Amino acid sequence: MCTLLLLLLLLVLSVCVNGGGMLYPRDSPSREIRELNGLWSFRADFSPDRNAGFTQAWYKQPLTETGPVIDMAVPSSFNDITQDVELRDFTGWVWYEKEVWVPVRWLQDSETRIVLRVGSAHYYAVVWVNGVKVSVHEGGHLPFEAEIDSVLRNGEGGPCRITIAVNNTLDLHTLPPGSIQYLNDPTRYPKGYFIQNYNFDFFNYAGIHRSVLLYTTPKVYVDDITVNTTFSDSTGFVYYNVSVVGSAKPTVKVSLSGKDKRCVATADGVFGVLKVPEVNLWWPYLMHENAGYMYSMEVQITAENGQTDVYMLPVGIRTVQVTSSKFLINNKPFYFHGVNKHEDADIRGKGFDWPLVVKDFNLMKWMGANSFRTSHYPYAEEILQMADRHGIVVIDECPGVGIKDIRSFDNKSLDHHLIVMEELVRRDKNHPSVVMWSVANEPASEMPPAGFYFKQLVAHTKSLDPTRPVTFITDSNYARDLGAPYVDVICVNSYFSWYHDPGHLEVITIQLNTQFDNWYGKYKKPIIQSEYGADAVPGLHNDPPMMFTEEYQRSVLQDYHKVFDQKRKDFVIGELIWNFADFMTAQGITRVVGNKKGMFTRQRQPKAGAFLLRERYWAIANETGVLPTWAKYPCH
Ligand code: BDP
Repeated sequence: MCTLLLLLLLLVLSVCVNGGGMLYPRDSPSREIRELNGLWSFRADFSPDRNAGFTQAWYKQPLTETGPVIDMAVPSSFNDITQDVELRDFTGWVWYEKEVWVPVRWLQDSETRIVLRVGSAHYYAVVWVNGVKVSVHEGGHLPFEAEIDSVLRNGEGGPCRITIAVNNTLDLHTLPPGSIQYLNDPTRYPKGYFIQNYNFDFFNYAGIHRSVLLYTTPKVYVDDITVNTTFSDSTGFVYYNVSVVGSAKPTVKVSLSGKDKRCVATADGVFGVLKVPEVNLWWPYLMHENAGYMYSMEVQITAENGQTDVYMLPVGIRTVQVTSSKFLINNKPFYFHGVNKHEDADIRGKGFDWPLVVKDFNLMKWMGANSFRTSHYPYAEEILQMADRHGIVVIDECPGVGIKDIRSFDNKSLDHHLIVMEELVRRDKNHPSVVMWSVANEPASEMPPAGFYFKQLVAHTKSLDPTRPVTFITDSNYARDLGAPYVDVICVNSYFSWYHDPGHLEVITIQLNTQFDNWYGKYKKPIIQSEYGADAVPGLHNDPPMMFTEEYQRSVLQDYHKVFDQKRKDFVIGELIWNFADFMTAQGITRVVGNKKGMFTRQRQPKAGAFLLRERYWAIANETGVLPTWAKYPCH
């Protein structure tokens, strides 16, 4: 009972901290959606200071009237769409524009609220509707919105012109950090020459990466919903909190239905609890034959004036807990056998693409992967929804990658980092698949400000969501890491026989054993090997193994696995391969058209390592003995 009360209290507290909502747009009897994906007009601002678009106010007129425009696909990164090397490597403002007709019925009904939503634009974005600025957002990988009904209703009619300017420049206080460097030596560089430096190992793809859409709600609407779940014996509990805008005393009715659409629980009021008899818990893939069970929670609000709004939220009922040596889901030990990913593919770069998402989930399931980390930024909401439905467990990482410079530990950076965590938790808090937050990847956590920085960051994240553990991914020395004391789970990256002792496979087992014993000895917290691996150029072979061949990649994995198999009996709770698939990076002497540590090529064809991992992951899953015969490897 105490736990239940505590959950309710935490729920109320967490909602207070979060402020306004960012619910995924869904249609319902009271809401409509209009996707604006497809072809947009596009113009990169090649002026020397990249500022012509603003000084000449390109947003005030159709983009074609400002100069030459090209067709651009949305969603997509713009970089690989043309044959133009300058556009591929462009830094600065690019301009997108689309004309759309807004349904007259939306405009005529003054009780309809019209919202413009951008799923993600990398990195800064400014949005105008019919030349009126409606939104400015800083940060890629996360959605932002603007209410635009007043702009539309005060206009002159006709189609609505949406202009979005996007800038991919990173600075030291953004996440991820980066910097523009002017190279002023006229004997070596052209006039005005500059480059963008960043400290992370993936290409800085840019543009409008996720869907742009218009949606409606009534003026009185469900602004946010937070759910926390638990269970006792066969009864599930869904604690919910609904925030409503536009009505002081709305009537709120909540109901929960199972997959068969039958209602299993109801409740009234802005916050409360749904009691679910004979609960179907949300279980990870391969841990239960009915993995990824999702209920549908319908929230219906009615205002004093009779106006109603309906929102349907998918809900999975599960618990997460960390002990000194285990990660528990629904009170059972969970072992992460999974992958690190990127949003990355040919042509579209980081643009959202359904065929790619579905293929990747099929590949993960084929491989027996039960989890992934959203290295190194939040992935599209649709990907998390897939993870919910397929029971794939997610470590949800913010874009805190490349925090290596002392200045990126200052207060300005920290403030921004806290805001990004607020946006991330606000967006992803209701996904059962998300079991842990990662606040950063490989920061310089031995630098003195890191202690204060991570203490604040972890505490803030826990105040936003007291129900999930928090971590960051480290590659520091265990004895000098200043952030590790604050995390719930130690996540360590190491590349033995690759970046250290390259070519020497024989060092792996000894160094990895030492790594685990050191970290566990000092912190007594469970450990995930959050990255390990080696590059393999597909089709390159050598036996005995040599670096960059498929045989070498396979051997690195095999030697790591020997140690995992010993330590997972004790305190190692997971292994995430770096990386699921090859991905694009900036050009450099250590990268051959991108990073080749994938188990799959960038086109999603398996390398030798993929088959090895498949054998291993299915074998680990079978150890639990919960799988029916039909699900055992090799099953198809
Ligand atoms: C790790 C980074 C990851 C890199 C990987 C590598 O976390 O982003 O891509 O190394 O070098 O340190 O392959």
